[in-house]
Amino acid sequence: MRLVVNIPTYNEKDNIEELITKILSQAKFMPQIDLHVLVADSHSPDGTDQIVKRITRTNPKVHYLDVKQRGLGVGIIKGHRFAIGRLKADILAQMDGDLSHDPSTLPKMVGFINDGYDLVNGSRLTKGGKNLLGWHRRLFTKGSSLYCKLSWGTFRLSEYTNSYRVFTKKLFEKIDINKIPWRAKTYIIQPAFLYAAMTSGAKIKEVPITFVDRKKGYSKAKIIAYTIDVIKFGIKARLQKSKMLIKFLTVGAVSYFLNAIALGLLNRGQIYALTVFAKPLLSMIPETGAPKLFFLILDRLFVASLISIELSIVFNFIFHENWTFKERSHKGFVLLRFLKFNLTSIISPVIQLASILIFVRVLHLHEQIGLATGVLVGLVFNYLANILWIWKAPPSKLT
Ligand SMILES: Nc1nc2c(ncn2[C@@H]2O[C@H](COP(=O)(O)OP(=O)(O)OP(=O)(O)O)[C@@H](O)[C@H]2O)c(=O)[nH]1
Ligand SMILES: [Mg+2]
Repeated sequence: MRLVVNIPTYNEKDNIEELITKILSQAKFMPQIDLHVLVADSHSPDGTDQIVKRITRTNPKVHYLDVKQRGLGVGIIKGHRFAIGRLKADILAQMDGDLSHDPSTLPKMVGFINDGYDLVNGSRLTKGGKNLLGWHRRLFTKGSSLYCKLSWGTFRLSEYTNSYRVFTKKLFEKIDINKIPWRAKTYIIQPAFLYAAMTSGAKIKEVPITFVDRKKGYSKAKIIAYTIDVIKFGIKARLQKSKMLIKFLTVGAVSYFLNAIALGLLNRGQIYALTVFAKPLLSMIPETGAPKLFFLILDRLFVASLISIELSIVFNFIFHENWTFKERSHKGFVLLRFLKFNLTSIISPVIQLASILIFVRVLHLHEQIGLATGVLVGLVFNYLANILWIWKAPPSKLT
């Protein structure tokens, strides 16, 4: 297994050699790993390239890539692409080039990849982690992580703006890089990549890290611009998530009308009070004196209701399958998903019935409150069943 540690750099001449030595010294703790270091440099004018190129001449495990343009995201993405394409990496790692990250955490992080995790996140905010920067930087890290949690709607991770990470080549290749603002001037690539990993269903492990302040060189972070980008990204993520819910509700609303129209035409030949046909479409089925099946009377209203409900279930399913949840996993047989969808569609009216009975019989409240509550709970139940069971976050193997 080949691990390539990608170090994005811009003017890190005072740190880079010491960092490379420290990373390579970790090889003895990972005997099964072929450890390489790649410096993805944005054409630093300070001579970082000269130092790295000198090392590459004597050490075949060290590589230099001039990514030409400025931007941390450019260094990260072009570096990882090079690591996969040219260096044949199986595992990718990234850390800052200013010795803020401790390379001795690497073996532990790689260990979790070997255990089957897709991404290992070095966090300052998890138990045991430390952030030794000034108060305003600590505030940024904490504030932006809290903001990401709230706006993305996920509380699975403690930190979202970190840069020390290890992940699999498979995960990197699965992520649609074009959806990530990796050419931005700020470090938005870091939370954005994490977001993409999470929505692709990656199995993520956090390990505590200590972030020390750089001793040499200067900071390139633009915290105000970065904060604005984090806020903008959070809004985008929120809208993205809401989009699915809005589609779900739209399909539900349209299907209600479809249901109502079908029921009216089949049972009365009418759409609401408007007469369309002289006779109901199911006029051959009697309204009274219909045959019984166990305790069910198979009259026209019963058959018409059954057909129109199933019609709306089929309509819902077709639109959820191809529109609402198009981006999510469609693993397995479509017929199986359809059967699951029918099952969850039946549970919703049961919830409504239970809610009406509880509100009236137990709480002694009006049945309309029970119905409204039941509709709401049924809706939430349906939505959750759809996203957690029928159309899971893709792909199911990596959840
Ligand atoms: N390739 C590339 N790397 C960059 C660029 N800007 C910053 N980096 C690297 O990104 C890493 C993080 O940048 P820093 O300036 O240390 O940012 P920071 O850690 O948030 O700030 P400090 O804690 O003050 O150091 C370092 O390795 C930088 O050299 C860039 O334009 N291109
Ligand atoms: Mg730094």
